[in-house]
Amino acid sequence: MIGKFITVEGTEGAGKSTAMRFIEEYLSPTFPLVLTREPGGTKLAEAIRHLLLHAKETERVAPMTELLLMFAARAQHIHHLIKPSLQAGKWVVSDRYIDATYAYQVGGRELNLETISLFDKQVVGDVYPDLTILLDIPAELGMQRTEKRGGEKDRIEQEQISFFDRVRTTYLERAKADPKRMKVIDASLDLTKVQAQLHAVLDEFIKSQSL
Ligand code: T5A
Repeated sequence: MIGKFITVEGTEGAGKSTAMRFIEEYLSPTFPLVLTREPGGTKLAEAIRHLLLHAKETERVAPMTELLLMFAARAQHIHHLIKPSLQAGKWVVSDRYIDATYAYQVGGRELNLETISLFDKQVVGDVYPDLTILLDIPAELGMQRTEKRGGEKDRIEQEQISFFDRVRTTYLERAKADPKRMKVIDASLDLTKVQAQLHAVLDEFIKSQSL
């Protein structure tokens, strides 16, 4: 039996890590779960993540380099973790996936959509999420939450607010174009209300799978 593939998306500080913990608690008593993240999820892909987000650079990371590294990490992630887990009947839940590339590299970096669609077809192919939960929050509020949480900002988190506004807009456009797969949650609300929305989306998804 093939498992189900769920992804969680959103701009910085939208609450993805918090939502991942809730999803784990909610689904793990019933389904065999694999929790993962992008960029990352395998040893090599995590090393690429480190290069992308935390390496103390001696030179600026060019937008095209960033894009290719995201897809390199994803190819490895799909091949070694996502596909084998789904084929073993497990449910895979990933903190970010392909929609993040459209949002950040097309929306944020303003790279060419056609180029990314081509990589999408070649690298992702039919390994598309069955459900994508988009945690939507105004960029400014998300940044305030991450600042309140503390810690050092990674390379991408240091971008201007206009960058994250474009990321948010692109996510919302994708959700509008694919409402069956992408469910938007108002992540600006307090945690109990966000979790109630997550609960409803997951319940509806589980129900639709057993029809
Ligand atoms: N990237 C990734 C690309 O550019 N292209 C790609 O293709 C991919 C896959 C990855 C970076 O890589 C980029 C995007 C990213 O810049 P990341 O670690 O996935 O980095 O993403 P971040 O957005 O940096 O994750 P954060 O850890 O900053 O944010 P989260 O996980 O969304 O937020 P979370 O859960 O830690 O919450 C933030 C704070 O808010 C509180 C939490 O307790 C925490 O303190 N909080 C709330 N407070 C009030 N009300 C609520 N409802 C709250 N929910 C959470």
